[in-house]
Amino acid sequence: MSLRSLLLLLVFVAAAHRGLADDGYRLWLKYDPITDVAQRNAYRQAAQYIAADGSSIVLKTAAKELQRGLQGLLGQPVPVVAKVESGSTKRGILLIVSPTANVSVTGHSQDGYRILAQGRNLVVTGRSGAGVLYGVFALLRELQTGQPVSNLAQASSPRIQYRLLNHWDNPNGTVERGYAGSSIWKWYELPNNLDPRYTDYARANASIGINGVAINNVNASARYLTPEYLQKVKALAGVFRPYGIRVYLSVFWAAPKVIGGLKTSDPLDPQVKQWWAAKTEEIYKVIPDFGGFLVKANSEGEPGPQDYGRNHADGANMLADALGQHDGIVMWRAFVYKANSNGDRFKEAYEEFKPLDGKFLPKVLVQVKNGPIDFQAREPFHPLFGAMPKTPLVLEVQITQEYLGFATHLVYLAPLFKECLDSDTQTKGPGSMVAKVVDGSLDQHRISGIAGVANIGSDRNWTGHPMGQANWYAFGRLAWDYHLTSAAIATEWAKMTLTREPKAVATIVDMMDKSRDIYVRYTTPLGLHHIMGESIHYGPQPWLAKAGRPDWTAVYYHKADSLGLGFNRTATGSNALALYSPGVQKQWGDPKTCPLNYLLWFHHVGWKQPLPTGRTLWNELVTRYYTGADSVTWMQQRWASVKPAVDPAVHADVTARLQIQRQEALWWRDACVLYFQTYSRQPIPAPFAPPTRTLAEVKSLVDLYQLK
Ligand code: BDP
Repeated sequence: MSLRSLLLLLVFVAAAHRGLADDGYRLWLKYDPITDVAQRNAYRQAAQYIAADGSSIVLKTAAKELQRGLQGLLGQPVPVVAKVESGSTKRGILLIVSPTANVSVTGHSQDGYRILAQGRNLVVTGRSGAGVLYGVFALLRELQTGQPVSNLAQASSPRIQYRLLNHWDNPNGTVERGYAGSSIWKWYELPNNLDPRYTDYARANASIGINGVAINNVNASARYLTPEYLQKVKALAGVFRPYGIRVYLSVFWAAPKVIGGLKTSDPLDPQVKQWWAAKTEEIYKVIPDFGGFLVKANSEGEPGPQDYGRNHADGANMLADALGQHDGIVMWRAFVYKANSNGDRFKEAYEEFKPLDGKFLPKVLVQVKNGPIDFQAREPFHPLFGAMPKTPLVLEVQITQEYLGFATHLVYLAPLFKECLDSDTQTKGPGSMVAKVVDGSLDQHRISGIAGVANIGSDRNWTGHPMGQANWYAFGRLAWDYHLTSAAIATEWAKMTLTREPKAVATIVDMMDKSRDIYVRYTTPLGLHHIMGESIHYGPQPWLAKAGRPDWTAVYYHKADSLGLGFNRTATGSNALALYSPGVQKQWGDPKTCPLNYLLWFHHVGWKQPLPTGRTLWNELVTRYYTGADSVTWMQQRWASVKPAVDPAVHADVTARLQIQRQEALWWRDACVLYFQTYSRQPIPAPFAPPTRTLAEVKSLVDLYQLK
């Protein structure tokens, strides 16, 4: 037996001895004892005590978290002392809040930190308790991933100021588009009973730099604004505060009517203004550090200022006024499309919001989804990025996998988030990345924000799919620093969560990093979009031709006919392309230069049209569906190969989900190639074998999903 397998066996026996199958609850904050003795001893030497200098409540948390992490990793308690004894020869870790801390200068220095060696001690310093807390988690991350003591010095500040999770959680405990059980908030037990899970949730968020949570669904209930519920929200805010996290509420626009007894919710009506001002005061009395409001208005049937002939700016500004001198913000969502959908839904948010640029008050940020339609597996960046230079824009991404296979498909989302952040809007010349719009640097905005729709639920492992945890993690890390690569983030996460065995880490990271492209290939290759199961948004349904509205069907988007496939959004079509800057238009407007990944987003392409890959559109499409589905088998093999290095329970769980994913990749493949074949009238090209089932058979699978 090789030394390596012997060691692995020992680790396994030790784990079995502890009787702990990993249930995933501890996320990436496991702090299991470091098994490398030399490394552990080096850390033990460097961390004989913790001293915290300052009185802020968040600093206290930092000390507590460091103590907890070290105790686990080093396998021995580390005391927290009030003061370093003079003449002591011990080496310790000092936590220091200082308004002049020399943290990294790029980014929001208030949240930044620096870790440095000072004499025999290690110092973690920041300009606020939160900064030190982030520094502590950075330090623990280094220890968890095995950095040598000599290599711990670093400084960092987040590039984006407001880093929020958005929960689409309802008062009845359901989660809109949630696939990991029910809501973690137990409204009936609050405020009296504080589930310890709330604290663990806050710890996890703080460890990746998240500093705000909107706790309720954007399709909001007015109930959260009632005095009874504000007490519950206050209780949660109390749990989050020591972790530097502020609470935000999604608000129901018609609240003044529904709970305020007014006849109107017109934002320009003095009584309505007065109601919101008074409500806001009431909230701040209960929650002095309340973060602010998130609003979905005049979208998908939600009420809004347009019901009274007002516009989004009228609504947002009224709420900004209500916030008055309080340190809160309004995040007004741009996810809107009109009831009358004769045009191209792609253009609607732009057409409504672009003319309002410059009309919003300083406390308002407009929250824009990464793409123009709706969290598809791949979208071009939203044309509003770069088009509203006078307005700070929050980037909204979806961590929950509404259109990406729920909690059964392994899809690592950092590449998706980064693809948007790295897109060049070219609105101020080359280099005008979405990331620079969002962090405010392109247009010199004082405030900036990013929001991720959470994938968290009551499942013991938080996210349903064990690998879904990586998406929560990656969101936070990218919100902090969008320069991090997807692979670097996956590596950190895998080492802290799954295994430290180098070959296994490399294998897992490789498969994670490719997983999003694989998903796109077997579901919506070449820029296809919105061809999934009606309402449920799961599985394929490219034939869907009738729904509540035309732009909820699939045929509206893929436009397959006897000639070809794809939505012509050039000047001869809907001309949505004109919403982008000239440089982008030029590249994407010509099917020869348009990236293949976006081709069918913008062009109706002939079935026999040759593509740069050397294949015709039809052959390329089929190739992608087949190779995509086969890549899931590749993922299964990769995952099987890491079995000895991963906890058996987690390994088995992911293995089972990959089996489902493989079946469903074949489902997608067969549904789409058979359906599009009725238009292309072309054979399945060699070397691929035609599906063994008929289109009618595949359709019947979807019917099952649609059963009530
Ligand atoms: C869509 C979801 C819907 C949300 C909506 C939104 O299907 O449940 O309410 O987005 O973001 O993706 O408002």
